[in-house]
Amino acid sequence: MARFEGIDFYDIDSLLSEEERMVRDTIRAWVEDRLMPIIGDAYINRTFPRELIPEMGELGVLGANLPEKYGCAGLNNVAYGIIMQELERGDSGIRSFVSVQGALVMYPIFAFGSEEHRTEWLPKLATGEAIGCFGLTEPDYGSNPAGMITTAKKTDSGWLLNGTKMWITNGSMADVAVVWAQTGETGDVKGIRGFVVPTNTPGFSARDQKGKLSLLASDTSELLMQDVELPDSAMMPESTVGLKAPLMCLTQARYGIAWGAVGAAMACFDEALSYAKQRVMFDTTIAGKQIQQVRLADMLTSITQGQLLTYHLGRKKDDGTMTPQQVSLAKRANCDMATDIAREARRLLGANGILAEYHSMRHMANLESVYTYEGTHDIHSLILGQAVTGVSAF
Ligand code: TGC
Ligand code: FAD
Repeated sequence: MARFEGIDFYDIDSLLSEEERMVRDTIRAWVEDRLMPIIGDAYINRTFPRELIPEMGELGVLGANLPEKYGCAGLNNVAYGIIMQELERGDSGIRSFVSVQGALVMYPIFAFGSEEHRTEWLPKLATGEAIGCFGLTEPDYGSNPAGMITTAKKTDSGWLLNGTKMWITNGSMADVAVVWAQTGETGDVKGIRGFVVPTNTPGFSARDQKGKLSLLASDTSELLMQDVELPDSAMMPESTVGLKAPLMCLTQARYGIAWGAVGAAMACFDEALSYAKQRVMFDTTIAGKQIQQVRLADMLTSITQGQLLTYHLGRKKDDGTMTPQQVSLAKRANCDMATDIAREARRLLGANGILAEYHSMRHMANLESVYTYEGTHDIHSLILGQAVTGVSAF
């Protein structure tokens, strides 16, 4: 099979530094050599390829934009975004694993944890020796986490955690969970705090989410917490009380998702283009049919727009001028774009398009989750609506 070149119609490559290009080439080759040969089977067998975790640790993709002091790669945010793009070119489930580990577990421990939390967990999470998960969503509080009912009650010796978290990526594999809970500290519903919870603490358990039809090569679980006793030190001391800290984590993860979705779209375009060039119907390749050329031209245009969006967003994140609303725009636009492209690519492939041997339908099914998690498309519409009108319509 030909090696993946990656569509780059506006030569964004020329805007990258040598280090950023090297990161891109390294991760691209790893995805090609190590992930692509096994992902179709992993998907069909509904298993996350755990054997790849140490390799991802060695590649430095876990918490890649966090400081070297804690065993991380210390890359800039464009390089970090490129990693997400290249991983999701392989599979959204692999990128999800890396997003959650880096943006939703290592980032909050780094930004809001104590120095003990950082030194205990970050080096192990960076190598993949430890796995993390992030528990915000609850069965009745998805888009509106402010209403969460998981509680952390203050006791003489620490905290008592009770509640259920739902749809938690890496949940059953995790050694440590970052859990958000109501402490009632401020007397209102927004007394939310974050806790670093080793998953072997008595009373803590995880249960696989059964029956998924999307993101099959990913661990999605429910977290059950029944009288989980935690020491005082489990609370992340640097976080403000309320939703701001978890929302700051979501900004990090949504940023990576905006890049990742472009990777999935690039993979589908590549597959559609190469298929169109070799599939002969009515005596010529379908690449020579006007309808398929329009389809490919539409895909090319949308991907190029998505690439420019993430590239510029990445430079803004690196110079400290990126806003959460700009991240919402990119997450919303690129997930929408990628879901459309995956569907169009699958259609171009005809019947072959429904086989796991090809990749577009797997991406198409995965992207339904990506469109929904980290703030649904609708929620990002409302964030943008509020940004331009000044009126909240949630
Ligand atoms: P609101 O009153 O608007 O905000 C509270 C405070 O937070 C600030 N803020 C943010 N800060 C950083 N980044 C953001 N994105 C922020 N959004 C808001 C805000 O300025 C305010 O600060 P302050 O100083 O005034 O207190 O909060 P709200 O309760 O009204 O919520 C607004 C809403 C609906 C946008 C928010 O709840 C939301 O984003 N809901 C969507 C929920 C969501 O995205 N859940 C994701 C769960 S994790 C996940 O899906 C992982 S999938 C991972 C994978 O597998 O890859
Ligand atoms: P709901 O909030 O019930 O939304 C249902 C519908 O109503 C949607 O169409 C939504 O857009 C719409 N809607 C909601 N509010 C409004 C409104 N105000 N106006 C108009 N329409 C509205 N969460 C974690 O905490 N950690 C994880 O690791 C994690 N991983 C996930 C992995 C997968 C595979 C999936 C699918 C989800 C994951 N999630 C995780 C949860 C995810 O963040 C939520 O599913 C998401 O935030 C949406 O919540 P919900 O499913 O409860 O939908």
